[in-house]
Amino acid sequence: MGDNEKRMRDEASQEALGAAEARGVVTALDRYESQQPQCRFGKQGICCRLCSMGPCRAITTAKGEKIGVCGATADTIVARNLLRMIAGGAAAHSDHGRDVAHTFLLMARGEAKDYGVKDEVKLRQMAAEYGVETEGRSSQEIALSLAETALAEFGQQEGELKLAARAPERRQEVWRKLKVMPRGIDREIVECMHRTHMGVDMDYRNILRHGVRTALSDGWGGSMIATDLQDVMLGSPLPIRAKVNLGVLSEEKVNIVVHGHEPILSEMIVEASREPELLKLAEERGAKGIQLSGICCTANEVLMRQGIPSAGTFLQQELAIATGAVEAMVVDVQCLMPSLPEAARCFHTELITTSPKARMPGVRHIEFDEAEGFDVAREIVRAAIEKFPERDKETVNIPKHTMDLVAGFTAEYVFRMLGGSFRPSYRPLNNGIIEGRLRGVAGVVGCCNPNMQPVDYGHVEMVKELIRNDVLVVQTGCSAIACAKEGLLAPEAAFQYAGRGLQEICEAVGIPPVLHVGSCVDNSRILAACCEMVKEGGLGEDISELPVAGAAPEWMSEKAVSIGMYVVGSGIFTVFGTPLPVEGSPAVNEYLTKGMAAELGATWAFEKDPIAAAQMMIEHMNEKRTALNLRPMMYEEREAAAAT
Ligand code: BF8
Ligand code: SF4
Repeated sequence: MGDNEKRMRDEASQEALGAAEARGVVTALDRYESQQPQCRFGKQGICCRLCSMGPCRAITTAKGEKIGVCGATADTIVARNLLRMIAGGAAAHSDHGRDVAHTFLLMARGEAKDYGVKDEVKLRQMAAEYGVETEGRSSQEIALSLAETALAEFGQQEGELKLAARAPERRQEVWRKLKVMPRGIDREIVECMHRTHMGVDMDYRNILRHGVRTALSDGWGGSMIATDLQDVMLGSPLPIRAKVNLGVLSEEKVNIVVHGHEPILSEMIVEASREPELLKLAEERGAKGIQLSGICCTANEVLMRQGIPSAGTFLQQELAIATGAVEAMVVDVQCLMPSLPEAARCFHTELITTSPKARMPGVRHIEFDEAEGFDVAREIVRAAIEKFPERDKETVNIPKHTMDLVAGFTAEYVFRMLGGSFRPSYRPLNNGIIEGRLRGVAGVVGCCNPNMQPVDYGHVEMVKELIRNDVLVVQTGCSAIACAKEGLLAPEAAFQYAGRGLQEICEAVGIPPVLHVGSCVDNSRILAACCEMVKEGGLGEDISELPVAGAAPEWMSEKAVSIGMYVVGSGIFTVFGTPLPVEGSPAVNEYLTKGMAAELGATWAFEKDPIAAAQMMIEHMNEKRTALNLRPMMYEEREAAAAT
């Protein structure tokens, strides 16, 4: 195994890397090595390809400045490139949200018979927020109006996004004053493309402010709509026990791995995989049943709502195939490696694309159709079963590692749970912070990236350092899976890793010190939780006053950049592991890491060492605690007293 221990942190992945090598499966980690050294200009964000007078590079040296043919400086080029990343990320999340809203519309019209309203309470709550009449109307009627109103926000041209009104009044004022209150979701994204066209916006601050606006339209728009309508239509998650890591794949059953981001089809696949007729077919083909599991955020969605195990993170997608035990990998959109067909060809694995937006050459396509959701799912499950007899049992190599976790926390549920069933409220959480049992709350989210090896190290070490210092951690995306593999999302983790104050709270409430709140669009749940904390009182008037922080220790995607920007835009200090590609412009770097404080009450920071990054977050929380005049941390105070 040797080197593989340095490449990925968990043993299952190390073993699977070995198996991949043996079978000639090339992985992202191998390709990462073959890409070295990577382009310095790209890394620093100073390469411009926006028109055909270029490509140009802008470089500032001691001798002076080299600028683009059109005269664009490094500041302009770096800011424009970043804005385009935000546009890409916001578009991905928001298009997911749009598709959910569209399915919701079909459901309300009775044209998607397999879907219905599963969370009536949330339906009515959202209807109220969107100004949809509920009196004397059936849930079907309410859902129809809600779907139409929510869908209209994507193309809205003026005004403000409705869900942005969830933010504290203070925060909304900040946005209005800075002119970054999002007007419509598509509008902000299109404007990114316009402003970054050759010869339009040249002022890096002005460009980046539009980045804030676009990102806010993702966090408080597209992503929030995705999360909330999914909850209404598929059911709001509740805490649920499950398992993670490659060991969840079965030696004896038909393995179907769902991968991507949208739960609309995968929820149906869950149902189909439990259907007696299909289970019988699996038996007839020699299997002992059907084992469904997931990769990336589709995994997180079905994990949160159904307890379906996660086979792993973004960087385990090829490794899952390399076990030789996967009959079908079913993909929808986002974070799919174009290398998957090549990996699948080494085995009997059928790769199946399902979205008209994400096809792969030479790969079987079974297109998802909301009107026939369950039938499409059955066809997919059947196709997987038919592959089982082709499995070469001799070469199957499933690493035997799994870990238990509890997932399924939401802003509505978890903190209410802290309040107990008699008086559901955020009071106990706020009190925990005010009394100094809890230092604060951190959101640790985002991807895995081969540029941080061993992969997962950043997530795991950061989170351990945070909980050791009495910081309650909430997680989404691959970061949640990475820490789950380490056992940090199991209730027992509190006793092993958490500081005393956090331990007491976890014990009293029966929660892990690290809470899985879902997929990447579900970062909107973290925003919602922050709003509730402000509303509950005692911790200031704005999100920027809360002792909270955000981090993405191993980010890689444009979505992560959009998330980071809306988190900062919402007033939350945010640390990324590897820096954004802005180092070619000291001015942009300075604006992101310092200048934004004056405008938004929060900044970015970049720190590759996860422990140092956690310390920055802790330091930030301490400063916020001091500003709020909160008492010192309970046990630190006692220890200090005992020492004197
Ligand atoms: O949306 S954390 S690698 S899977 S982008 Fe992708 Fe990153 Fe994973 Fe989920 Ni989010
Ligand atoms: Fe070069 Fe300017 Fe064209 Fe960019 S927009 S490629 S900097 S000439």
